[in-house]
Amino acid sequence: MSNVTAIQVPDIGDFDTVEVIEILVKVGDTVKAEQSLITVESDKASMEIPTSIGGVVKSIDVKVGDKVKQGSVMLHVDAAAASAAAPATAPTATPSAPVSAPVVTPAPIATPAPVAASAPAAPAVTMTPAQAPTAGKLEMPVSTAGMAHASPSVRKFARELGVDLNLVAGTGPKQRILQEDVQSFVKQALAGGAGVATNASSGASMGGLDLLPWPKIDFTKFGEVTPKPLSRIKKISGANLHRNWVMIPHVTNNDEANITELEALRVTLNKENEKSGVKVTMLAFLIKACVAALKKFPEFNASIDGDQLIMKQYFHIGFAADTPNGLVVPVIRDADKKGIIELANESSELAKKARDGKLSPAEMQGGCFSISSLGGIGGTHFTPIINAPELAILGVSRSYMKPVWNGQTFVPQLTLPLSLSYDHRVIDGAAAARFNAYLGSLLADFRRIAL
Ligand code: CAO
Repeated sequence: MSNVTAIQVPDIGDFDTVEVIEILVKVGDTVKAEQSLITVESDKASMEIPTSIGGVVKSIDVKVGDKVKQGSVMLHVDAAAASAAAPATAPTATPSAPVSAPVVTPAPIATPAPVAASAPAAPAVTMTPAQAPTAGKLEMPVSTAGMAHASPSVRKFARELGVDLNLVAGTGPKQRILQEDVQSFVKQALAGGAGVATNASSGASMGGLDLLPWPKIDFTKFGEVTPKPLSRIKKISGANLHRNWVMIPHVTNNDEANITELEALRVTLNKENEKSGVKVTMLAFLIKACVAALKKFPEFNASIDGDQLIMKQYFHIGFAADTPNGLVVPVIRDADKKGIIELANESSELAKKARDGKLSPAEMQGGCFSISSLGGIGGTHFTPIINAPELAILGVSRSYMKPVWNGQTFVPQLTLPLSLSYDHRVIDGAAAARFNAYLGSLLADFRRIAL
């Protein structure tokens, strides 16, 4: 026995007519109560219209492009033909014209929460913009500012794949994004190797960054090229640098230190020790000064572990070493227990080992704080990337002679640029400024280290 019911468009609020942009079922489909049947769109937003009764779709009475309004018959459903799809609530049937079947308008729609692009599972009615309908009628949302042009089902599909629709080009009418557009976007992204599937809920996407796929360019179109594989070190350090740069909220505090006297001392010491072959380096002084600053500001000598800080009672200092194969960071252990000469010798030995590719993994582990010195090369200031799980890194640039006014005249001052990058989740800007200023004061008068 058949029980064919005409399903009508319900009250759609302030809109007289809306356009059918998608038909989500086909004749013969078994639908359940609350399942979406069609997607309609005003000039401002789109929404899905569900059925309030379950059954088998007997006919579809609208087509894409039709203008419909409240009361328009969308389709006919035979409730008796699908016992499995029994109505969730009794339909409120009213006599109807087009066919000799009862007409049902969808039952009042539960107010769904606004759905953001990254929100989880879609409710029966999926609103695209951030405006919910009032209970009892479907209300078209009024603003789509900043929203991609796509139907709720396409939005749901994109959410499931973790795709940011703002990055997808639509090929439908009025640049509407179709399901095929999302599929081809994902295919393209996978082919390009970029991490586009960034569903935050998967936890695998580092916070749901909806990044553009990496550009895939045929460079030979523009000239002759030679492919060169990345070195093993570059691949490893690159992946680490990338993670650290993306995951840590970096801020860099730039300051300067007066190293006029320190450099004079260093030159004197090296002259005195010329015959011994021992070279006192600026890096050794920097390591010593950083240890003193870490002692004074212990939160810099820590790592984040969940919701607690691991405060370290040891002082292992890493330094970036430039090698033909890429950047490595050897670590000087217990730098607090070593003198300047010992630090200079050890850092030189580790730097040589690094250049020769002979550092052991143990010699690159356990660091508390790192120094990246580009002073011997050049530059003014830069932004060093924190070497996680450390919380800060000191970048040192080339020293230069600066004229400083002493109240009566300008005097030359050898000035060392200091760039302190810190993890702002733990270290406040004021603390970083204090750390850097303290470091500067130690370098300006190294006797302070003994205090
Ligand atoms: N300003 C001016 N000159 C400086 C200086 C500074 N801040 N620091 C060092 N120098 C000078 C030294 O006086 C020395 O000059 P002389 O040869 O005339 O004596 C020369 O630069 C080399 O110095 P050094 O032998 O003391 O070496 P270093 O301490 O500068 O560097 C090391 C050692 C391992 C840090 C370095 O070889 C290196 O690899 N630096 C690059 C680090 C890097 O790549 N950082 C970037 C990481 S992010 O990509």
